[in-house]
Parts: sequence; structure tokens; C-alpha cells
Amino acid sequence: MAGNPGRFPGHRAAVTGLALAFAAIVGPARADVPDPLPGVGHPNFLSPHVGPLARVGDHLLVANTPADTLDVIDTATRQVVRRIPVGIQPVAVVPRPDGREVWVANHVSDSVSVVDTDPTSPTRFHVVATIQDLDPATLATRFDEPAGIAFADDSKAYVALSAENRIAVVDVATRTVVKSLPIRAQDPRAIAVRGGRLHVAPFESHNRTQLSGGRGKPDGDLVTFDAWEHSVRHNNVLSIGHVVDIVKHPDVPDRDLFVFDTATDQLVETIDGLGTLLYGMAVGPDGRVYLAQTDARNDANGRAGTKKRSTCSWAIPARVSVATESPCSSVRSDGWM
Ligand SMILES: [Ca+2]
Ligand SMILES: [Ca+2]
Repeated sequence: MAGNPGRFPGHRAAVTGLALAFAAIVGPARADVPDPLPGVGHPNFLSPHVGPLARVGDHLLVANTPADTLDVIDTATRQVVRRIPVGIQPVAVVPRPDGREVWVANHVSDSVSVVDTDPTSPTRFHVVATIQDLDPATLATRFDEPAGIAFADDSKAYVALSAENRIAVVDVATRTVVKSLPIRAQDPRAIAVRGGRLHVAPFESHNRTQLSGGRGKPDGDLVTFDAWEHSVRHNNVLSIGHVVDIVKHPDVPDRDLFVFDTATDQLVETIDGLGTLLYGMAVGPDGRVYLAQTDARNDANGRAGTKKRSTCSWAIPARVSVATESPCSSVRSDGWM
């Protein structure tokens, strides 16, 4: 693709970051593969990826996010053999366990495109259904910004509704949302099913820190300035002129991994302390959960204000955390830069 920029006019930038990584090993699209949406795309408006690649049989399916297509690469010839129009800004591509369908989360369209991948089907590599969930009274979406997708089995799927802080439970046969699971954290994106467990990672999981602003008289500990007086009444966005610490506050959440039972859809465990911004997740056959994340170390500055300590730079290491469930619910977490 990158080696043949004139093939798809208007789509020179229509290659995802991950697809760029494949440019060296994937050849140009065949001359008989038309651009399905000439002139359409969003090269400067990118939604976050949550597993944009899936292999089904001899094909690799790639979310071409700025072009609004699912691109099909023949793994033997390394050529793009089909470009399937889906919704706006596809971010996740997940095969149904039986391999006969691939579901694509369209982050801006607020929908999931169901693509037929059955080799015996006349509609192979076509969108055969679109899943969404609209309020019948207002026609407003209840399926806002879908991100990660995971299948419990061939009949039940989960879709992370990142802007709703919920997980939609979808009946595969009817393509309808039958219920939703609330997530008490911000922006659930990466999800995975393994061993009868649904694992959910919120992107903004927090790390229990905040600036030492609060309401009322400062206590010199968790509150060193009146945040309402400063930021609301006087409309100073930054806390200039005030003594500011970074404090660990017991009321600030830190929720990293939510684990549900796929048979009952009941929450069985919530695990904290794994990281701050949680990007991608994989679960091994032994139940270990691998989280790609950046761990905000803003708390390293700590009492830089009231104790007049030097201000450290805010190191944000990129890490992979490993969490292991045990019968007594203890969790091991390892990370490395
Ligand atoms: Ca939306
Ligand atoms: Ca966290």
C-alpha cells in the first residue's frame, strides 16, 4: 500500500499505523481491487485501536481506520484482495469463535459491522448485518463509541461501549443488545474472554492521585488550597500562586481490571494497582492477563509544595503488567519498561 500511493487516490494517508508496520511485508493491492469509497475517509481523525487485526483462515483482516474499510490481505500472496466498506472509524476486528463471521467495531458510527467470512457463503467478505442500539423515543444511540469486542461463545458477544462505561451483551442470532454490564471506571476499551471469564480494562483507570485542592478550609494534608475558590470563583485554570501537592486520596478510584463470569454475567472481581492508562490486553491459557499500559508516576512529585521538595519530572513508563487470579483472589503484578 505504502509502496503504491497512487493506487487509491484520496487514500494516500488511509493506512493505519499498524497497517504501516505491515507495509514492508504486504505487497500493493491488486490492480483489480477497487477503492470502494473513493474520496471518503478521515485521515486526520483517528479513533483508538483495540485489536485492529484478525486472522481468519488464509486471510488477515485489518481495520483501515481512516478509510472506513476492512481490508482483506491474502497471507500467501501478501496482497490486499478486498476492501470492505464498514462504518466510520473501525477500531476492532474480532472473529466469532467458529470463524464464520468477523465483527468490526465502528467507533464513530456507534455500530458493529458483521462481515461474513464463511468460505462457502455467496456473501463472503460482505457486511451482512449492522448492530446498533437506539433509544426508540429519541433515536439517540445507546451504543456510544464501541471499542473492544469479545465472544463468550458463538451465541453471545460482548461489546465495550467506551463512552457509556458499559459492556453491551449482544445476542448473536438476533443481533440485538439484550442487556448491559456497568463498569465503574472511565472508558472501557480492551476486553477479552478466556476460561469462562470476561476481562474488562478501562482506558482511564486512574491511580488514586489528585491535586491537593478541595472545598473549604485547607487541612494542610489532602487539601492545601480551596479549589472552588480558586478554579471556579476566580476562574484560574491552573493553580498558580497556591501551594500544590500531588496526593494519594482515598476517595479517588483506581480500578484496573473487571472480571465477569460469562455464564451469569456477574462481576466476580475488581483488581487495582496495575497501571494508569490501559491500552491492550491478552489473556493466556493459564489465566494470566497481560495489559499494555502506561503507568502515570505523577505521585512521584508528592509533597513538592508543602514540603518544598524539588519537582521531579513525571516519568510515564510504558509497561506490560501481568495479573494472575488465585483462589484467594491475590494478584501478582509485574511490570517492566
Ligand atoms: Ca457517538
Ligand atoms: Ca489504575
